Amino acid sequence: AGLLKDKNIVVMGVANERSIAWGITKSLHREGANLIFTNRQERSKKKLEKLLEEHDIPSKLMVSLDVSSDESIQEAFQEIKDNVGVIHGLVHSVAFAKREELKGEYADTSRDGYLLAHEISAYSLVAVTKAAKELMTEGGSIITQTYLGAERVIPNYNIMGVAKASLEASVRYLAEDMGKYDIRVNAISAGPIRTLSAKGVSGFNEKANVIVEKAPLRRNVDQDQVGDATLFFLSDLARGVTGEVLHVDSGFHIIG
Ligand code: 0WD
Repeated sequence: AGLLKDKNIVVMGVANERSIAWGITKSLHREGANLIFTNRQERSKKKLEKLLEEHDIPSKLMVSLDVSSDESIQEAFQEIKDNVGVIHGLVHSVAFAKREELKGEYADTSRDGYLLAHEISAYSLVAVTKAAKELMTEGGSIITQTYLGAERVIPNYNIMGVAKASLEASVRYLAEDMGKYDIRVNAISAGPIRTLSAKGVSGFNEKANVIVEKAPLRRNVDQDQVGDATLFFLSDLARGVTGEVLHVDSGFHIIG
């Protein structure tokens, strides 16, 4: 323990105990990180406070942040700067698409739905990277969450797959920009995990079943496994890695 001792790390996107960001929180706490949380909704904040208390995990700061607003992003990072000063890591674990676009044909995607999915799920990484960079004066590590639907056609994932492709390309461009400040930018591509967001995509059970059937490890991944991989990226162990998309999916992505 202690890989993240004295590191100030911002975690975005804990909605409840099933959130991937909650699995990440537990891993980061175990390795001694000081945690700062951002939530969009008051409801998520309440749930998070309760979870932290139950697990005896201290939070250095909690701020509200809606990635659809530049003002909200600016205010949130200002508040973090005023209270914490320097940060060393940022976990971006947010995405959104309209439920009605996560079924049927991708060709039916509306203009609005297309833009919204990209704004919340991909542009948000660009916007928070820019804001976080100002606080990462000792170098840093930024990590986002993506999915195989960015690389392949996965039934019903539709617009979210296209937004994740944009997110993964952004990881590479941001890695190039941030490298000179000793800030690394990487992504984890997790297998299907039953969360609030996952419920929005039709056919979740089939997706999970096919992993058990076909993935080399023949079992699904969980939030804790993504948490430990995220911990690696945030720690000095990954000091030579940037612009990478690491699959934490029981190896499913290598199977044809
Ligand atoms: O199978 C899965 N669950 C996978 C998820 C497989 C691979 C990747 N992912 C990705 C998701 O696409 C997402 O990027 O992991 C990330 C986290 O997803 P999750 O843990 O499945 O989802 P959930 O528990 O529903 O959390 C999503 C968060 C919520 O957090 P808050 O704290 O705001 O309640 O995204 C948030 C959502 O509310 N979110 C926003 N946060 C800030 N501003 C916004 C917004 N505008 N919209 C949604």
